[in-house]
Amino acid sequence: MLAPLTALNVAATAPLRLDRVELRLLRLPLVAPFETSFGSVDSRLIFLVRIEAEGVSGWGEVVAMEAPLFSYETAATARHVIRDFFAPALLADPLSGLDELAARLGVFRGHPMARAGLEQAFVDLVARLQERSLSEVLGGSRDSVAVGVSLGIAARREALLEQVERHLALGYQRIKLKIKPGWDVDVVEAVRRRHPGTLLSVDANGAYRLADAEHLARLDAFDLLMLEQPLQHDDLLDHATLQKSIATSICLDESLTGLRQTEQALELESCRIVNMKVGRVGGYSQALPIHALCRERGVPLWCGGMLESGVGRAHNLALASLEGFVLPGDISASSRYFERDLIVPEVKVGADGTVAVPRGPGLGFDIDHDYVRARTEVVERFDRPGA
Ligand code: NPQ
Ligand code: MG
Repeated sequence: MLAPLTALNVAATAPLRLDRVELRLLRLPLVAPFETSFGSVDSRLIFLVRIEAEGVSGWGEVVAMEAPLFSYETAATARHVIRDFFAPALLADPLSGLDELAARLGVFRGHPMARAGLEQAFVDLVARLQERSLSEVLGGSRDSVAVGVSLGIAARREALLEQVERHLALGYQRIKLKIKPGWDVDVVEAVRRRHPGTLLSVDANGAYRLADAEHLARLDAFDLLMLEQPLQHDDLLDHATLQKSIATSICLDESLTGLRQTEQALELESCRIVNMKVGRVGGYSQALPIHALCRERGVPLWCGGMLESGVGRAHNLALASLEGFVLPGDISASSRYFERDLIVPEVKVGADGTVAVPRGPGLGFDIDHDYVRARTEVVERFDRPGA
């Protein structure tokens, strides 16, 4: 049995009356284009959520992309459901904690990334009101987390090999290569030959089909830590079949859209490793029980990334400080993606390939309000009725 959600309550002592939900869209250029099997991007539309209560602000990030490529959500669908449904539901009455917030939004279906942005902002707010760190509020136990880096599909193999060298020199403990048909076995072989001892994994973002099972089995020769999301985003059954026919451990990302899907994936043996993304699963109300489930089952868990700004990155860092996160996460340094981040200080990776978990209240980083303001393209505010 799983711990009831009430055990995960992060409520302040008295129910919290939210005064305002604010959405903010801003664009950050990427230091280099990032290419996956679903395409290439050279900037990131960042979607920040700020919730205000008792004169204090909590911050979250909606990690949806601009286009429905990773999942069906987009920044525009998230804005729509928050504006028309989620924000009014949360502003209508005080909230006793995260479980009540999740229940309030529970009448609505789908849109996990929109929910997660609100849950993040709420939990940061509660942590700040309690003057506790986000990591402490979530039940984290680590002072630092091991991190890896995700390297996109490159124009040439030599360019990728150079990036692998560079990131290993920076300390990253695990290299993840993005793969797709035509950029897979040969590339992985070349990287593995140069780096025989490195923790190495691959991520297909759903680019293969079960009919490719024999081709994917060729990856078994390279001692990969995992093969992430080889098949379709909404599949569990074909992954179970594939897992039986290859030695490499499958890790699911896109397919795990919540606690129930994760339970079913483990029951079906669709994967042996779980990628946690708080946005993809619909917030902390799902992420925490998924973490408990993985611990209970002895399933290795790690924290994925969605090219978040410092706000989402700080949330990932706090979550990855929980005991069950036993593999290096995709929590790279801010500078892996951005010239300048929205938080101060930016996230730094030590030479030992770890990131320190901040202990200050809430996120434990300051929002760079001047830079946020300078970059903002859209602000939308929803006030509590009667406020
Ligand atoms: C993954 N990310 O694990 C994702 C997917 C991904 C770090 O490999 C813009 C916004 C581009 C979000 C590309 C990593 C993106 C994105 C890939 C997310 O599957
Ligand atoms: Mg992935």
